[in-house]
Amino acid sequence: MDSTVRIIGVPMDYGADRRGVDMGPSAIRYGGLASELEDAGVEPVDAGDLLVPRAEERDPDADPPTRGTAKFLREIEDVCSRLADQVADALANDAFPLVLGGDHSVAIGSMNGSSRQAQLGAIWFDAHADLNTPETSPSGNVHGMPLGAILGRDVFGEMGWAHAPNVREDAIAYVGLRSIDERERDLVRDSEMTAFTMADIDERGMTAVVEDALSVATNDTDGVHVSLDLDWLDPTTAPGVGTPVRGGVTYREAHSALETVSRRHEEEGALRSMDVVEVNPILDERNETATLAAELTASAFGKRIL
Ligand code: HAR
Ligand code: MN
Ligand code: MN
Ligand code: MN
Repeated sequence: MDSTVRIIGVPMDYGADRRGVDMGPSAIRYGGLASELEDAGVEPVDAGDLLVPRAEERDPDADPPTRGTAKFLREIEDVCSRLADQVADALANDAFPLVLGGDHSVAIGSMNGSSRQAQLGAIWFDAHADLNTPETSPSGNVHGMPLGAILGRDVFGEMGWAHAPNVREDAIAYVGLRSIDERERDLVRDSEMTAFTMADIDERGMTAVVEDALSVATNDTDGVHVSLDLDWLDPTTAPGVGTPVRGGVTYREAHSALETVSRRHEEEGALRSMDVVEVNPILDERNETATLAAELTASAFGKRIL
């Protein structure tokens, strides 16, 4: 791929209980993102970080009424609205938007921006389904709700900054699912999304699963958004995340998955936007999760061994 990649950092931790993911963008840059991207043959242009006020600065009295609980929803709206503009601006200037989180609620902004002028499919590399809404969430944490928001479920349907009408359910595929809430299980089952669990990866192998996920996400769309939550990986390989779940993807499986994405991109220009989220440097060991995030991103852009 011979294009420009615009790096947009979003140091936001409003969506997660554990503080620390706000340092993700710095840690991923320190983990060698720019030189990894150069190795992949793309030109990185760093747009810096969005301004994200500290959680301590908020005025709790200004909370809008919502059905159910969604912590920091007003602050997340502010950041995601600005992020969506940045992502749309990158695309309008022929640059590929690469968003560094931050917690997974940044995907609401990334996907809204990326789908403004296009039908957008998505691959959700994550241990979790992230399909809750304020009404179904057991925690009130918005990082468990980005797909619920993008699909305009429940109260999100009334929020123009959250609901992305150019993202169809049947163009979304999960890869690596292994942790789901009781109510969320029914939501996924009753949806038109395609869900590949860890068991599917065990049975069929990563390449076959990702090929199928790409077919889902490219079917009748203009491009694919890849959302990479680092808790997708096994915690032995990626310890620096707030919500680790055992039984995750191995180091080599993860590279193989993103290499499969890059091959499809070389063939048919499938990739349109990407985010890399949930890296928590406080919980990490010698920045290895952030470094892995940088390496996996390079694999998605076509870095090869030979
Ligand atoms: N499903 C749980 C909730 O809604 C856990 C949240 C998900 N955590 C993540 N998402 N890191 O990928 O609270
Ligand atoms: Mn997630
Ligand atoms: Mn997750
Ligand atoms: Mn709507």
